[in-house]
Amino acid sequence: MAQEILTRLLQNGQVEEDISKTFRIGLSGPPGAGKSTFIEAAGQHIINEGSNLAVLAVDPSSSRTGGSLLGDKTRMQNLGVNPQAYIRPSPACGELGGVARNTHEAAVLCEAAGYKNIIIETVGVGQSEIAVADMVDVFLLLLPPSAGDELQGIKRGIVELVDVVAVNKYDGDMKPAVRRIAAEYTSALKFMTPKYKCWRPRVRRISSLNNIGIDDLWELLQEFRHEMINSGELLELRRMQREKQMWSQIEFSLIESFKKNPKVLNNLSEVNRALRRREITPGSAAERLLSVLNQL
Ligand SMILES: Nc1nc2c(ncn2[C@@H]2O[C@H](COP(=O)(O)OP(=O)(O)OP(=O)(O)O)[C@@H](O)[C@H]2O)c(=O)[nH]1
Ligand SMILES: [Mg+2]
Repeated sequence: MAQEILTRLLQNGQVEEDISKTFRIGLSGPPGAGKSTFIEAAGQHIINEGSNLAVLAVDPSSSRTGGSLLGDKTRMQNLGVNPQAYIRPSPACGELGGVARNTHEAAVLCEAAGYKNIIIETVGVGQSEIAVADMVDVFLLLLPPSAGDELQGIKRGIVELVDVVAVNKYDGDMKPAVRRIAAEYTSALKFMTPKYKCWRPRVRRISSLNNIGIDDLWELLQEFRHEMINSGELLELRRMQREKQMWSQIEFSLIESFKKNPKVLNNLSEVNRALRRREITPGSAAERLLSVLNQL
């Protein structure tokens, strides 16, 4: 039924008909970076400009105790009750593949319903940001002013995906630390191979709590969007994303049906036993199971 709705919207030209109408923003950052606080501040800014937004979270809430959007009522006090904002709580459970697809389709539905800005939030600690990067126009990384191993790990994986970095909590005692992190990222990003011809990743300092730099950051995101539209790279990006989604759906479905295939199940325990006894390598175990599909 869900596919039917999406297909009809697509055929009626209600989704993706004009890429300049909607803006998909991926927001990632470690727990406590201030993502919820930022969404509240940026959301107000977006609404004050006469626009609207939908907020979706990707991470299954089991992996982020207490961090789910439902528990965010205090951080998104105003946004939560504003009719110009739609906030979907994190999916209750499920594995990333399913949740990611779900979220992408929810984003498309939000656009069809008239939401112009879609923020897709993820905690920047795992695989989910790659899934998010594959469904958004711009990838924004929000960082807290604390260095250390945690950030080192984040740096390596995520920096390659990033279009804009915002170092948050640029207020009070934390200003010098924010300046330091911002400078570190500015130089780290210089050594990255650019994702796009029209854009080099940029770094900003903001305070979500005190609403400092939010308007500047929003302007920067708009600049990114315009460059991407004008250069034709946004059109190309979305085209590639649709194709990727098709393939990841195929992979997902193939593996599901493979695991349920009676021929595979018939051979599974024997192959497993051989694998456990180290009589065969994982590679040949896989080959054996794959080859049973071709048996008559
Ligand atoms: N000083 C200061 N504190 C902030 C700022 N932004 C957020 N905080 C505080 O940082 C803490 C975490 O903020 P959240 O917005 O909940 O962070 P989050 O990234 O959504 O965290 P998770 O949902 O757990 O991943 C809260 O106590 C906020 O009040 C800021 O700009 N300045
Ligand atoms: Mg949060």
